Amino acid sequence: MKVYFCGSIRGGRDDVNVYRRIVNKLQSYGSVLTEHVSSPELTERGENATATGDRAIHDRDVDWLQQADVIVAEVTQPSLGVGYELGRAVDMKKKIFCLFRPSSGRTLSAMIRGAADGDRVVVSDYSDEVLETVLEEFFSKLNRT
Ligand code: 6IA
Repeated sequence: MKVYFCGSIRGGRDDVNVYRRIVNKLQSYGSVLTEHVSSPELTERGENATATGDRAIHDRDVDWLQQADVIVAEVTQPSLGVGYELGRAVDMKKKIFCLFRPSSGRTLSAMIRGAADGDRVVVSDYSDEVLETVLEEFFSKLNRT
């Protein structure tokens, strides 16, 4: 199974340790196309990427989205890129799992929470202690469909 993981980069890297935990867990289900999103070396300043560099990143990521069997997004830290990826993935009719931590004090965008349809798009609130369990439950249901 190919898994596309979305997490904030230029939106801010505060949750990189959570991304690491998610990617570790996802690797037990398949190959994670976007492992770099959880890398502590990747900063929000992004090595001063050029516009050409950004186009290459965009085109490669959209290509990976197309290849993915499932998209998992950590959406607590607001990120334009993650929102864009999710919109594209909905349009591609992909299976999508969004994870949000209410303990952050934030309120999730209505455009993400409101996209949940109980079928292809699932949005789950979680707390730190149950992160791996929530992923296990999602993937066990996915494997039964
Ligand atoms: O707007 P954001 O930067 O927060 O968007 C983050 C999302 O867009 C992630 O889920 C990634 O899949 C994608 N994305 C954004 N920037 C990159 C990137 N830059 N590489 C890969 N995916 C990206 C890394 C190198 C660059 C910083 C020079």
